[in-house]
Amino acid sequence: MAHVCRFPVPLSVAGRRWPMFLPAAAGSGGGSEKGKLLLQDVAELIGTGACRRVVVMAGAGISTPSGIPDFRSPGSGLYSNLQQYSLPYPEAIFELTFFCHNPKPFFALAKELRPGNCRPNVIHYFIRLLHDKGLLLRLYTQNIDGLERVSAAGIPASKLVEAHGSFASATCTVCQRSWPGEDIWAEVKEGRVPLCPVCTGVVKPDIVFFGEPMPQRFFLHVVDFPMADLLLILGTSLEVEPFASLCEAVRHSVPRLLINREVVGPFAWRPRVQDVVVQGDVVEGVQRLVELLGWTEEMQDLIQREAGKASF
Ligand code: CNA
Repeated sequence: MAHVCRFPVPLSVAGRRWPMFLPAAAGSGGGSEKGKLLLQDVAELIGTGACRRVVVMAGAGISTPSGIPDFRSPGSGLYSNLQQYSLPYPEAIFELTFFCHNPKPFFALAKELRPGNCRPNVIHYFIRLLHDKGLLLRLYTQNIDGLERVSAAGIPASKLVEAHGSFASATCTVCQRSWPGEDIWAEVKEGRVPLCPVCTGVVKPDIVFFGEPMPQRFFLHVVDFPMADLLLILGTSLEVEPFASLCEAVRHSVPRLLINREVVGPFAWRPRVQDVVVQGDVVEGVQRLVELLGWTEEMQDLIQREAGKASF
């Protein structure tokens, strides 16, 4: 696996087989083929303690319920709304060469991606509940909005891998000095490109651009994925590598649950027997799982307790 960020994962539809497709609202996660796992089975595996090392892989789809647009959803996704930035092609906004030539589109987008007034949602709290119950081995997120780490979501840094970086820190593209994210945010909010106070070079938030190396913590996957006994994949198109391929790194006996609007990545083109797909809204799917687990009241208590604590 190459360890720089790249796009897209080569999709092969040859020899396509389909896993189960479970509508999020279905009774017990029905629509099954005999002998295959259901959402109900995943809940039982968690509830009975058969699965105690849960790895979560998350994407922009877990933040859309908080009002942050994802990339690829037609119409509302950021890629469909990039015309205003006169980019040669949409991915250029996350390419270093283009950034050095013209950083303005990235900072305009950064304002939208990190609006500051967004709050964690049910999905973030569900992952927090997994942690509180001692079940979360690690959360791998592609998101750069920081919602997982704000106080109300409360997922500790040790449990979190921000695979594509974050706005928490920034580095000067010329002198390589490191700056706290807050130091540049005031400029970005005003629509200005932040400049290094020492050398006047452009300061780039520590977001992983295409072609850049992955952060050190990403390599925890080498230990985590073979150890996992359940993989939850939430709200991602699984199109950006090497993140997408992590879902292939769990053992074949390990159930993989995808909750997403579309059936993506290997769930479409190389499904495994233990795969479960809940196709639809991620909030509905997770709420259904929470119900099956009998955690609804606890979730409500947690949300009530933590509401209002989030701050950037
Ligand atoms: P993506 O490629 O935009 O895919 C998002 C996926 O989530 C799509 O399959 C959507 O259909 C699905 N989805 C969106 N909303 C819902 C919903 N409510 N219920 C169910 N499914 C939903 O985003 P990925 O994360 O897969 O791509 C990786 C990129 C996106 C990373 O490099 C991120 O940094 C980048 N990104 C991050 C954010 C953020 O931090 N919130 C926002 C936009 C893009």
